[in-house]
Amino acid sequence: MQNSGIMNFTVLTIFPEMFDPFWEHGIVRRAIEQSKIAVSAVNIRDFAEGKHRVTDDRPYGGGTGMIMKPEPLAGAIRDARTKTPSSRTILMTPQGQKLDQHLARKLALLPGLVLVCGRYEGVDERIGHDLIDDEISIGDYVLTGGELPAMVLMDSVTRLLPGTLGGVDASEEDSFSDSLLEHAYYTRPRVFEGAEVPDVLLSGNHGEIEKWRLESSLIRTFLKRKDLLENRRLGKQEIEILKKWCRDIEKILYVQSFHSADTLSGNQ
Ligand code: 4FV
Repeated sequence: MQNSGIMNFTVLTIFPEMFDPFWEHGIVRRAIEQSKIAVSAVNIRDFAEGKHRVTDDRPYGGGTGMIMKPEPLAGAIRDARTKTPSSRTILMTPQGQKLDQHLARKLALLPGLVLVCGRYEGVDERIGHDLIDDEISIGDYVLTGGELPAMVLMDSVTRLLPGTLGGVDASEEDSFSDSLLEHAYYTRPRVFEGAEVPDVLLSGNHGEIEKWRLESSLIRTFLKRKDLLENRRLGKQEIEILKKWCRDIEKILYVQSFHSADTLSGNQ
């Protein structure tokens, strides 16, 4: 089901002001202006008790660093879920499912997301019991907060919403859209510091251009992300291209066999 309505993003954070510059630029800004997405940043501190509105405390059992307290978080999550009941609540954490293009596409079908941004060493475990639907990680490294991961997720999802990338569905040509890396791109000038644009791209022959772009995607994926090729069902045209490479390599090896014979016979 394509997400034809407006998608709602609510971020829960102790630094809501971090999101303003993110929402004021580029494709995300236009998506807000085009009412493709609605965004709001909620300050978790607004749900903290006491005059100091404390949102963190020392870990039980000792240890360094502080932990995000459960009460302010629970208050903020319940408030957001009341305002957007159809949203899924996601905790950004290194412990989560790894964000990739496939997951981003699934998230883009949802009506809304509440993104919980932790700070300090992490959040109290009890928040996860019944207030968090999913945990998502942007990568196996530790950040100082969940705000940047929330922005990464919102950026990767927003550009997949119909019409946000200008073309009807420009994201179909994405890297990983069919788990191949994107082909090489060229733009003017035709010659840059002596390097020319491949002739086929100037030929106007769209069949040949498509073939060249597929081969460019395949070779880049082969050289940079062989794992993507190994777990991928190759199409007929792709198999033809890889077989052509094999034949080319066989030819080179065949010729090499003569060179080695020469060296052996000493007539360089
Ligand atoms: C993170 C990640 C991440 C952990 C402790 C915030 C930090 C701090 N989130 N993908 N990698 N979060 O490092 O999503 O509270």
